[in-house]
Amino acid sequence: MENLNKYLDISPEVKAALDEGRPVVALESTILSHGMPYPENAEFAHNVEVIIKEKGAVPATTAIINGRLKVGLTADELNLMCTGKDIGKISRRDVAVYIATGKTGATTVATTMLLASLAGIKIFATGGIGGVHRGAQQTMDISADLQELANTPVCVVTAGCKSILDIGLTLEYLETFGVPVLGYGTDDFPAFYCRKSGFGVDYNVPDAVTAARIMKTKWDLGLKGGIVLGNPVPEEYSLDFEKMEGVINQALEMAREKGIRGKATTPFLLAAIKDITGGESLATNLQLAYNNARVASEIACEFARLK
Ligand code: PSU
Ligand code: MN
Repeated sequence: MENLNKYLDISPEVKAALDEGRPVVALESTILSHGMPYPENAEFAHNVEVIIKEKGAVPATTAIINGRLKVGLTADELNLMCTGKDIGKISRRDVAVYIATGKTGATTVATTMLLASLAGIKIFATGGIGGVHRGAQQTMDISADLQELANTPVCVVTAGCKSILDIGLTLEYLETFGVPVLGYGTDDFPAFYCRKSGFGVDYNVPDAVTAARIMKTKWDLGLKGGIVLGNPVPEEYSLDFEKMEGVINQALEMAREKGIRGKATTPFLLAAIKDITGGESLATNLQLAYNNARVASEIACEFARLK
């Protein structure tokens, strides 16, 4: 780790907050570059940082830019993530290649956890995590996000996962790797657009201070790995489960017909869902991600207060 500074740039605002033990919330950039269209992504990138600051925390979006690990982006760097051509999608396996060859790319949940952890940030707000894809029994398509959750000590606040994935198998996988799956005021793991997936969480966490205590306790004990905190989309923005199942099945069929595979799968499905629902899903996506940023900020503030 003594060579870390050779590769890592922490923005002055984030560095000051970390040095002073103030709350910081990490944010990913794949949601900007590959999860949302322009200009909504740019609007989101701005608004989400405002929300975190209003809650008394410091936002830290992560990326790799010209081969540098970045924690905390400037407005220009955020804009690059939203508008740049040829912005890669960086998973854990890509990190060394991107640094060594000076490339630029967006960080997924897995790599955002990794960068957050290198910088000393304990909590991260996203939209939805990756997981075990439907049909993984044949394709072995399991997001690297799950292995990162197994190994890297960051709490990820998520609206659950989309049912483009096999939610039941995703939860089984997390159990096998010892990752606590908590619900924020819910017994049911959320299904991204919908408040309930039909699968239970391990524990219903009633408030931010309890979430912070669970985080601290897990890492005090030296238990490796992260925590999933499922935070349901606010009621007024949730979409009908049956309708979204239909949309998702249509998107999966399109992916099959086009032979979409590997790392292109998730971005393809996200874009197809948005096209089929005519933007309705995008509005929900924005709102659930704002809500995750709010909750993550509250937990970051409680975490910073714990001794
Ligand atoms: N799911 C979403 N929105 C997203 C992603 C997933 O609803 O933007 C992004 C996240 O960055 C996540 C990544 O980490 O896709 C997972 O990709 P893959 O399935 O290729 O691991
Ligand atoms: Mn995959």
